Amino acid sequence: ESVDEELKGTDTSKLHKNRRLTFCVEGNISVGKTTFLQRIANETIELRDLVEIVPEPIAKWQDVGPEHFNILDAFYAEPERYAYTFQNYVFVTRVMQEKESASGIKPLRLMERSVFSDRMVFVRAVHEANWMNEMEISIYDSWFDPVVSSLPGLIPDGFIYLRASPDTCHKRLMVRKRSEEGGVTLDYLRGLHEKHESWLLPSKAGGSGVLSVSQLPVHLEGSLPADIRDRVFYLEGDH
Ligand code: DCP
Repeated sequence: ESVDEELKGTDTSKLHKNRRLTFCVEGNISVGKTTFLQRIANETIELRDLVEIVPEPIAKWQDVGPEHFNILDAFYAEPERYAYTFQNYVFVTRVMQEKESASGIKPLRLMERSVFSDRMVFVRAVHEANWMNEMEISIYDSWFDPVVSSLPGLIPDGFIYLRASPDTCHKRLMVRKRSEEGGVTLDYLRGLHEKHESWLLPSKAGGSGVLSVSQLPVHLEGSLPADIRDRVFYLEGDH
């Protein structure tokens, strides 16, 4: 309902009647995206009928092929060797995940993360850490826009940004103890936090609410329709 309220302030004339809305839920590692989505999915029968949840394809990353390779584990164990291979596979599995959910009829689809945070946050972070070299990031960037524009289902109607301090995320990561993530440091989380901030909150005014984001980074201009810029919602999640 509140999403509906918020959309009243934006130009919805381009939204076709009965068209399904897709929002991507973004935020740092272990901020609580899965918990947030599960709460929505289980909150009330009414919501369950309205909202389709598309979780991140992490299970696909932990169990690849008949050999059951764990590419998430391989990435954290040898990031320089596997960062590109992993980000390439993350992209492909998001395409598969989107296709699997494309024929649903529930009016709101909530997806965990997106190819846009993959590119704007993770690919940038692994490049800065020298885990992806110049040639690899250049290859990634050269296929990204043409491939995304041929797959319109990947482009959401807006983003929901779950925002918490890197310290909070680090504490939650310690409690969760996902076996692959032993090497995720507070510093790495700080870098990911900054990249989320400059991507989604380039002109943050303060407090939870709807952002009027007028300056999404230029990199996205080829991939995202201009009117999506007014559709970033954010929630403070330090508590
Ligand atoms: N990951 C990555 N590159 C991407 C996407 C994800 O390296 N393009 C990694 C980061 C995490 C794991 O995959 O180690 C899953 O990340 P998420 O933050 O998306 O999922 P979480 O389960 O940590 O989120 P939450 O705890 O908020 O539910």
